[in-house]
Amino acid sequence: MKPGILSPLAVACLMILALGLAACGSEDPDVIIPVIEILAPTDGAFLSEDTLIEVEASDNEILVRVIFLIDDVEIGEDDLEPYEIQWEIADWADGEHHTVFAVAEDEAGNRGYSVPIVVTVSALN
Ligand SMILES: [Ca+2]
Repeated sequence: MKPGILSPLAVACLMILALGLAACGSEDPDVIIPVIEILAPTDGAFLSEDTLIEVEASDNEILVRVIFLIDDVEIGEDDLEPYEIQWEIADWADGEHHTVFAVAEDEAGNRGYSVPIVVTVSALN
């Protein structure tokens, strides 16, 4: 091989590298937030035992997790469908209203918020 001349293999490698960089540079970031809805319990429900909170969530790309909150306190998260969590109500069983909502997060860190629902929690006597 003559000095100063790239082999066909080296040229091919450089072209692949250049194409790869161009592809990375032109990729649009994901700015579409996930959609999320609470399926259960229902708004206005009266709860007297531990309750499964069920959520439907979707995204244009990949969801990484759903976070569950009661009165803005995070009680846990789920990263697999179906998105749900068992809510142990003991600490909220005071006969008062409590707000349940959930947050879906995608790979780009976009967060979608469910419409909150309000339930009344009372311990079973
Ligand atoms: Ca997204």
